[in-house]
Amino acid sequence: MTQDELKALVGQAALQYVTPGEIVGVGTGSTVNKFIEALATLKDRVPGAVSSSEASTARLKAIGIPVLEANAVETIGVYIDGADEIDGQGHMIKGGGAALTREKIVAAQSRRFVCIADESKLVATLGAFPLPVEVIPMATARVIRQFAALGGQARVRLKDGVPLVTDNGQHIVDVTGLKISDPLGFESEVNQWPGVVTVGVFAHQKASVCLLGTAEGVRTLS
Ligand code: ABF
Repeated sequence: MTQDELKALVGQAALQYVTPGEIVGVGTGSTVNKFIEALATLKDRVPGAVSSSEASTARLKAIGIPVLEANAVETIGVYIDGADEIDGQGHMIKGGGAALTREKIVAAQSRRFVCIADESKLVATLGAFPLPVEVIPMATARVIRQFAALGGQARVRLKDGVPLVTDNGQHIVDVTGLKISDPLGFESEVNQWPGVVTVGVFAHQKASVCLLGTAEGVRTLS
């Protein structure tokens, strides 16, 4: 199976976690795009969605699912999203698509987080994928120095030669060279550095379930 087919497989499998009549949280990325395609078949039973990005919002609207503001919804039953890396305990690196802050907000509001990914995303220890961190622009140089002190090499993400600007008007710093053996402690520490909006380690908001697409079919980790 191609990687695209594995993504479609888990996108389809995630439908079983959507409860008819409940608001669903929808993440971002190519795997989630497969989920949104699958969700079109259930659209009459989905009263609305809270989305983590402008890109997913546009796709949801295109299939006729109303998109609600996070502030207008108290609890979301399930949040379906992809990951850049996931370990066997459900800790993830996210933010390759620069939507990590909204993703963490929607995840925090949801009773359950179902991660969908192809098997290339499963790792023993987080850190091979460059860790995205959303940072207020005036703090990027200092945050880069703070990562250097931890042994990481950080750089501001560029788009068309200039710093990428997130949906929230901030910048992204990507960090390589880290081995994140204590995801919970690492997330807590970096979260409190001044100027950091969101660190792309999802340990406090880890996945409750992970649906991994493999050549043998969907493998469920929980
Ligand atoms: C989002 O999309 C992320 O946080 C992660 O960066 C990315 C995964 O994308 P894909 O499914 O395209 O690999 O969920």
